[in-house]
Amino acid sequence: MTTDPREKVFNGGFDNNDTGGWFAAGADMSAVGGKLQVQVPGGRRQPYDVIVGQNDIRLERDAQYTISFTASAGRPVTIRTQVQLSDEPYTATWSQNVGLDPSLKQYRYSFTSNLDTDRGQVSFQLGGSDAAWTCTLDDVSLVGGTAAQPYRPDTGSPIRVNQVGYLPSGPKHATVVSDAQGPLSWQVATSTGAVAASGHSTPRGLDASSGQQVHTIDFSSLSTPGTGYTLRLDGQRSYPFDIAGSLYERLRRDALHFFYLQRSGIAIDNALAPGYSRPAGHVGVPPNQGDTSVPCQPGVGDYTLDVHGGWYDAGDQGKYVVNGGIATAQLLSQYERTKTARMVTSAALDDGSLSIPEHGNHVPDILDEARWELEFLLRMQIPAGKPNAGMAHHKVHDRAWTGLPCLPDQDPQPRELHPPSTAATLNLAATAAQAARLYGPFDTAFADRCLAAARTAWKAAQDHPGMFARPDDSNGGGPYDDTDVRDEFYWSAAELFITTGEQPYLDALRSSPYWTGDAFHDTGPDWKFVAALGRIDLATVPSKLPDGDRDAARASVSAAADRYLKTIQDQAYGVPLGENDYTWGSNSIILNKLVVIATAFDLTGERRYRDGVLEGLDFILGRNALNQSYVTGYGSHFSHNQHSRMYAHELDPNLPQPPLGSVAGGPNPGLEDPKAQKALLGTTTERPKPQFCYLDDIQSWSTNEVAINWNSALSWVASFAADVGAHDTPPAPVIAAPLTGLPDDVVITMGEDHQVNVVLPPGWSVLVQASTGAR
Ligand code: 9MR
Repeated sequence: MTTDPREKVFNGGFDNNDTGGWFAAGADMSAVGGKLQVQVPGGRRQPYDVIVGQNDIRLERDAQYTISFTASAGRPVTIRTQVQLSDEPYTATWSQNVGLDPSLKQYRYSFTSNLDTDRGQVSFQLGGSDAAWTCTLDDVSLVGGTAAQPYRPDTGSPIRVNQVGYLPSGPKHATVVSDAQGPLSWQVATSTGAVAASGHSTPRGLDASSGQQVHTIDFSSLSTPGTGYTLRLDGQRSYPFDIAGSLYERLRRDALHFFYLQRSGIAIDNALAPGYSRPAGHVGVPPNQGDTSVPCQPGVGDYTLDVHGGWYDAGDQGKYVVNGGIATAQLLSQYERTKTARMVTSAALDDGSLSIPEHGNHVPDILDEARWELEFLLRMQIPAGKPNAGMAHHKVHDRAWTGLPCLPDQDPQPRELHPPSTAATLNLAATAAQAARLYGPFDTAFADRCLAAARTAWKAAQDHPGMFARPDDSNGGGPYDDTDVRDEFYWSAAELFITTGEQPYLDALRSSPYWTGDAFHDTGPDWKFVAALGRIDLATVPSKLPDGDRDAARASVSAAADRYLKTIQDQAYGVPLGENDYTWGSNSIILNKLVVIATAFDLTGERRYRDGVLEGLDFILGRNALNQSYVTGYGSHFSHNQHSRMYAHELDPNLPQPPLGSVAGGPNPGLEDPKAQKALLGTTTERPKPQFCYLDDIQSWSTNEVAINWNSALSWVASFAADVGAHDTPPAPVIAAPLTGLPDDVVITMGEDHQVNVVLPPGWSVLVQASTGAR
């Protein structure tokens, strides 16, 4: 294929048997042997009844173009080839009837464009034959006009801050894009323009993750709460930000509320989620074909299961036990943390804290939400009497991918149960075992059911340790394939042991490579590597684990957190991700590392861990190369076109945008979708730097999707940040009068969290008067 910089067609060579960038209407297309094949049905009267083509072609008026392609037909046939507008009035600037026959030939034509548009289309109109035929196309090229410009997004001000804000006593860092060799002077201005703080930046040189020359700024000394601050430097100003202890309260609620909106099997109530109401999805009402009686895929089993409910995974409407399991576990851990951590506002997750239908049932809302998925996970377990009983089906989803938009109740695709897997079964075992100990106080029967299912799953996984989901099982849903389940065995043994205290589970833990092995890789915990989930719970949740082993688990959390903190320091954007570690869902990797650092704070109370979590959040909320908050509704410039069949406002103005608090997948240098490839790579070969591999476009599923396991990480971290924010008290008041004449048994101490602790002898009371002023 040509690499002419004026090439306008993307993926015209169909290399890698990829149809990316192309659409077909009225026919099926596939790429085979590096060529496009279209099965053209007979009896379509008009040429335009069957089209393959490519949109978003830039055309310039009066510019010269050459279109070329190779093509053949199973039998002689005439097609029409056009360069035209992709939408009404569909004006063509060039049109040609072309006779094809069974030999593959090259065709080449030149023309001058009378259109000036970004919405051009190259199309092949294949309808009009009585009988069906096969069309083969290759090396499609349109060269002309001006050369493609390298991709350069508008990133606005060079001064990058957390666009939401900072906690009063928290760290306050910013990054500035600048070639200046020496320090630059900066000021923080209040909303009225008064200078609240000033200083000099630190030049940091080239940042490998962005390819930018940058400086960093530390204005942590500013602790006065306020709204509408801006950071100013060299005539430029940042987006505004607040300084407030309550900064993360709203995000704690919104990030969790996302799960209600992802629910399958229930109508979403407008009163609970204004603007997001929709009928129940997949409850056996046409055109749906599921999920109340879903058959196994051919060869997998001859039964059906009722697997309604649960959460839709992401932008698709598949339901995957592996990913559903870890998202549920993370909500459960968000709740369980409130029982042990040093700074919590446990009421924040109580009954009534969320806008969900179970409101008022005396069960913490976060447990109600998690139970919606747990009930589904339990339904995915193969019942007694069937082959592989006790194992969990890996996933249930559509037989083929649906287009966008598509509301769940309108999905017409047949749903199928895919084969069981060891990973899914262990996910169920771990999550259900954790649930058993948490739901006990509210619903003993449910807790018992969870524990029984967990034990059965554990036993089944031991009997079938090598049933792996296939990496190519990706028609209509993602694969979530994993062939190393040692970490899943470790995690589920940990949860079963914590809940039951039984020796066989401790024995299983002791014989796991993760008993002493590294549970916290530098690439971070994610759906595929779950050892951290087990290790964190062994370190934090009271259990029969011998003290020495618990100490070792705790030390390993702190050691991992220190490693992640080192990366935060090394990266000029203050992020716990090395420049080579950006990947699909990179924002969730960052957030999962913040969970580890936060746990180190929960365990030790050492301030550097709290600060590391807050600094990591800065990146997610705007202190990054794109000057972009990745959370919908947070900051001045935020992601709002995430890939979703439901929140598809970008495609249909009647549909909503993603809900407030939805985190986007984030920069992914893999560029694994045609939209990102075409927009960011185009027809050039130079790949953008990792932080620039992101597109806030609904079609860019590999950089900009929403997903339950990503929002669960955001939810956990937001809850932590809200908790430490609630304990972020203003500087301690001066004790104005010397305290004299107190007996020895009155002890006054000040904690690291600025709380004054007074221990009094029996019968004493104390009157505390705080005075404001400098310390
Ligand atoms: O999060 C998953 C990522 O790690 C994988 O690289 C990617 C491709 O297999 O799949 C991601 O998960 C997607 C899943 O397969 C289908 N639903 C949407 C998920 C988020 O993009």
